[in-house]
Amino acid sequence: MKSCCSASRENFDDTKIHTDQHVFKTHITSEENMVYLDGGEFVMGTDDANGFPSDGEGPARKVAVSPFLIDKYVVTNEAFAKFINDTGYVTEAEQFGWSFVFYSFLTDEFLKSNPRTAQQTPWWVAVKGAIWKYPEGPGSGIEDRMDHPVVHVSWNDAKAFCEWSGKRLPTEAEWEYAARGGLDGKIYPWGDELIVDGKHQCNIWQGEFPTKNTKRNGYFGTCPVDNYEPNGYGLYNTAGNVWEWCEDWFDRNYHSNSVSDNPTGPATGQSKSIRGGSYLCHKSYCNRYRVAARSANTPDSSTGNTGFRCVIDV
Ligand SMILES: [Cu+2]
Repeated sequence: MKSCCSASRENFDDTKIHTDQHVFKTHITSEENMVYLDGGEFVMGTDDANGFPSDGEGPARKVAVSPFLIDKYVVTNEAFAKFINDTGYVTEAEQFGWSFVFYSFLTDEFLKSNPRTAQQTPWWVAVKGAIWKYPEGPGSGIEDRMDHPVVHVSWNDAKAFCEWSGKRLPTEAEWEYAARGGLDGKIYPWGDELIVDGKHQCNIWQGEFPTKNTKRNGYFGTCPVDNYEPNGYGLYNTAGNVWEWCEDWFDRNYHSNSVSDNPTGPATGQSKSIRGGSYLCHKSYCNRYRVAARSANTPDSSTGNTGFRCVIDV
């Protein structure tokens, strides 16, 4: 896979302090801010050679999903704070003691004394003490970002939140069905043009990656979860802003022979699928904000540009 704007713990041999986590008493499930989707058949994936065929974006194939409810927005810092207050859950970034922060958020002085970066993606720096509530490390905070996506959450953390909230992560098929918003065969959740009538539709990198972000869309990092126009199903920011964890194991060769009725991905794997791209995606490097694009990360990895949204069976 052409390396992408996410980074994995797998190249770091680090010790994790295992924390005994109790089984969460499920919080009363709230269907507030969720949309009901009828499900049905849609065309999943793409054969577009301008994408990343080697990621397993294709073949374009008919897939059916059952009805479900899905969050209009990714999980916010505010919602995640409630979960932490209620359960005392300790995230994996806290157990490892660090997480990946994009270098531009850090000072030159800090970068000089913290040379540890991810090999394939040198713009990621492993920052001690970077966790969901200190997204750029100790001294940073989320007070002015309570309506932004929670980040530095691993797939395992997302699962714990789901357990507490009585929800679950979407399958990749459910995610793509919902993100397409009822449009068939389009590049983006809103159509085929990245910018519509001069208006930005999503929070991605503007300028030259990774050195220059002109912030022409108004944001350098994350943006509020309800920013930009929603797609045809009322979902916000399915393209850009943050990558979203899905339930499925990732396999770039899986889809060519997968089941077409509520596919749930391969039985095992090393990495979990992530979808939607992030504020670091740029067409010159990683245009994975396309609706058929996919990537993956290990279930214990966390970065400053990966979050999640939840679904409920109906
Ligand atoms: Cu990207």
